[in-house]
Amino acid sequence: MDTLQAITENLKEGQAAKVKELTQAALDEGISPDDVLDSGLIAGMTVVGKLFKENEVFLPEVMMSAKAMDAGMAVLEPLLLKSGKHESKGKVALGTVQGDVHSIGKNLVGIVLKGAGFEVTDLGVNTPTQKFVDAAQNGAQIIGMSALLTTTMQHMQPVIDALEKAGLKGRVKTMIGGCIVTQEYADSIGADGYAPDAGSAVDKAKELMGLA
Ligand code: B12
Repeated sequence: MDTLQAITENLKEGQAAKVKELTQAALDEGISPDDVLDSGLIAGMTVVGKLFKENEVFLPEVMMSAKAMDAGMAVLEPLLLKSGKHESKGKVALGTVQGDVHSIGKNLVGIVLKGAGFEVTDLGVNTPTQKFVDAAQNGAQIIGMSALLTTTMQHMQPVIDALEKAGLKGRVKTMIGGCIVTQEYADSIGADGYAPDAGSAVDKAKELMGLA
């Protein structure tokens, strides 16, 4: 088994300390941070998601895997942040919507946006509508919303409506994502942008700032 496969396997088993150690070992072997992220950590989380869907693993195991993912991400974060530090490309406030505690995807989008030179404020998880509006009033130029549940994606539209009501819709752009969100859904609620993953979130954010 190579190191990336070992990361995937240990993430599946929820072995946080081992995932951390193997993430560092993969970097020491010369594997790029992007490959460790995509082919090690995210690959592992994808397997966990599939097993969860098929009722082969249950919530406690998924939580252990999420902790292991965070342990690996802590090693990668400084490397993913390395570029684009000098001029700010814009201010982004990112949060997981009300009722939803999934944080991994949002955190990853935040790390990659920071790495690309954006100033990112993390609004956390289970974020009430007003907190997004406050962030926009405090200078955020892009409001990013994450939702992973079909029941919580419905909290995205009220944020867009509240921004409009506060007279901020023109100045502030909205960008949404999460594994159940689609471009069609974004269009249907009047979001300015959608991206399926962290890499394309950077392209979309640049486009929304008129930098692309
Ligand atoms: C880990 C996980 C959990 C963990 C979360 C831990 C944490 N700290 O985040 C825990 C155990 C807490 C959890 C709980 C629940 N979960 Co859960 N969970 C997952 C799982 C396995 C992985 C999610 C993940 O982290 N993926 C890895 C990251 C990197 O991917 P991502 O989140 O999709 O993010 C990427 C993109 O979507 C995008 N993106 C994400 N956000 C944003 C934002 C913006 C602005 C942009 C542009 C892009 C973007 O970029 C990211 C990076 O590339 C998924 C299965 C899956 N296939 O996704 C289920 C899943 C999301 N959960 C699910 C469910 C049902 C639940 C629970 C309701 C279970 C229960 N019975 O209690 C609870 C809900 C709790 C709540 N109120 O929020 C379902 C949702 C089904 C649905 N259609 O609604 C899923 C799909 C599993 C399934 N197939 O059934 N879960």
